[in-house]
Amino acid sequence: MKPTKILVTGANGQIGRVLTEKLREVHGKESVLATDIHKLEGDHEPYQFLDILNPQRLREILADHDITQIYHLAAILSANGEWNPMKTWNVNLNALLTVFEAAREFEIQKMFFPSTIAVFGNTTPRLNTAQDVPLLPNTVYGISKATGELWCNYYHQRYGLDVRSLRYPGIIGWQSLPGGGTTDYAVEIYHEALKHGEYKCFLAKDTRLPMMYMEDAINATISLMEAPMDKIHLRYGYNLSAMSFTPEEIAEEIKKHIPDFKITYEPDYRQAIASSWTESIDDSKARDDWGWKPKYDLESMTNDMLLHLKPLYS
Ligand code: NAD
Ligand code: AKB
Repeated sequence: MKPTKILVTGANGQIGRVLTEKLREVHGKESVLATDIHKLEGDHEPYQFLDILNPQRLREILADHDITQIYHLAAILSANGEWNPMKTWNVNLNALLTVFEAAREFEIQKMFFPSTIAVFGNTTPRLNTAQDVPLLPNTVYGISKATGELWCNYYHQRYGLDVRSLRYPGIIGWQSLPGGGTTDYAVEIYHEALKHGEYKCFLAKDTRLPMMYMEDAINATISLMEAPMDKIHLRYGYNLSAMSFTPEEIAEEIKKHIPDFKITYEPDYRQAIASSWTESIDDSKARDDWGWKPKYDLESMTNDMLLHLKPLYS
């Protein structure tokens, strides 16, 4: 068995930065290669520039670094994705196929593909959304991730690739800024509350969405990837849930710490995207199969976010 060497694509993103750190804690710094089209700030070596649209460079990196596992995070998210649908499809889906083919060629032992609640659409039941439901996503991001899930299933069934996947809700963390999604408001709101005491929200006050604190998302990812093979019964995205709230509810929670905090609402094109997603998720398959359990709710997440962000703005 070759020693574990992990490649992270999109490592400079909101999740990539934190996940790469955690993987380095678990496997050792030199065993986790961060790659992105943007250089990470600070000491994030080992790092390599990798445009995931370049299959030749991907293969060179897999060979040069003896990679055995891939966490393929690089993507264009829901809101930004709508500005250039063909580019989004290319990065999110065509590049995934390139990674799959390279994974086969280089006999990659394990691969992680992050899916999302954006796979759901207007025909999906909105409350306590079950694992297997109609998917009719209406963003190019959602279409690319729903299709990506099918390819995960295919590469596992056809070629035996050990690919594992989660449908992340909106992820909220203090360590990094979000990269152009519809749930970004739930990170921005903490920064603006501390910086300016007010926030103009781009979603309506009663838009309820599934969300999760970064620490839980990272723990879920590591637990899924470390679970024994016989515990993994789904090769497309496992539903994953922690909390659901509206902009009005998160603002009320922040007001417990910053009583003068003010929120106003000016919904834009992202409202239609958010309204097409579901409000809450049934993640019993993840709980039953590999023991998933979240730690944070809205109250404990808000305490921790403000604790970590306050020093930045005081
Ligand atoms: P992000 O937008 O913050 O980061 C994505 C990274 O991909 C960026 O650093 C970007 O530079 C990189 N990238 C873009 N195009 C690239 C290319 N051609 N080659 C190489 N790198 C490229 O995204 P994130 O929030 O960190 O999300 C990571 C993954 O998790 C994505 O696949 C996303 O779909 C998924 N996800 C995220 C959330 C969330 O709330 N953050 C929720 C559900 C799913
Ligand atoms: C987005 O809003 O696009 C992401 C996601 C839920 O996939 N945060």
